[in-house]
Formats: sequence, C-alpha cells, structure tokens
Amino acid sequence: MKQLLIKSTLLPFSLALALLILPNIAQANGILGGSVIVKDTGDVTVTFQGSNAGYTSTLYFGGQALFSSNEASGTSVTLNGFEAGQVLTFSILVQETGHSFSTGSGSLNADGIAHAMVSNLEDGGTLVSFEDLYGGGDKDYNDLMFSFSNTNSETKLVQNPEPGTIILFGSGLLGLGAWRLRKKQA
Ligand SMILES: [Ca+2]
Repeated sequence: MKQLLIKSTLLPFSLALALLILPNIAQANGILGGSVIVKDTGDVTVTFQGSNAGYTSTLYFGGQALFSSNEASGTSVTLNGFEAGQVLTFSILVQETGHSFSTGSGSLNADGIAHAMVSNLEDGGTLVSFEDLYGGGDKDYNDLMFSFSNTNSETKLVQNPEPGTIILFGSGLLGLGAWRLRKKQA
C-alpha cells in the first residue's frame, strides 16, 4: 500500500518534467538560417501570421513588396510559377531603422548573422519568423511571422520526436523512481 502511494506522487513529477522538456523540443524544430525551398512546381502563397514587433516592416520577394506588418494577420499574396527545388529568398525592410534582413544564412545580412527561423509545418509549407533588430537584438525570432505554402526547409537535422518517445521517456522516469524507492525499502 505504501509503495502505491509513493508511485502516485511520482507520476505528477514525471509529467511535469515531460512538459518542461516539450517546449524546448518544439522550438528546436525551427532552423535558424534555414532556406525556404519550393516543394512542387507551381505557386506559393505567402500569408502574414502576425507581428510582435515595435517596428513596422515590409516583406519583400526580390524587389517586390508583398505586404507590411501593419496589415491584418491572415493577409496573403500568391506568387506564381516556381520550379520544385527552387530556393526562395524573402527579406524584411524595417521602416524605422532602414535595416533589411533576408531568409537564409547570415551572409546576406549586413550584420552577418541569420535573422530568420524556418520551421516545417505539419500540413505542409513553412513558417518563417524574423528577428528585426541589427545584431540580433533579443534573438526571440518572433517579431514577424509569415507562412509559405508548397515549401520545405532544406534540412531535417532536428526533428520533433514521435509523441510515443516522450511517453516512453516519462514512464521510464516513473519506473526509475519506483525502482529507486524499492531499493531503499529493501
Ligand atoms: Ca526580437
């Protein structure tokens, strides 16, 4: 009976630990400096997903201004005629500072650092989150967010583990805790 009680106190602990680990895994899914690559030959729809920035920025594709961050979230533009595998470089121009930052590696940016985090979305497509301060600022990469249909990020180095892995990990901790207690009691 005593052991049963101990086990039930360990369960919330394991769950809390698993929850602590989860947000970090989700964040690791984003690839800083990743590229946006066309998946299938055809169109790409760009949708503004919102801004947490103090500054107003405009999203550009080449020389073409797509939309500004003071427009409503959900505003979208469809770009036509891409080839599968084509790398698309988007950039933001920050109105207040005049700085411009591109997707991809930092080599395209004046401060030499990557400014865009690229995540693969579950339903296909990518989410790109920009940091809008020269030098990286607070590096939270959530100042401006855009989604791109029919695209992939180029690397799959870091992936979300299967949900089953987390459950196994959690129950493993639970088992370890119970084992330790059993040993103590013996
Ligand atoms: Ca920021």
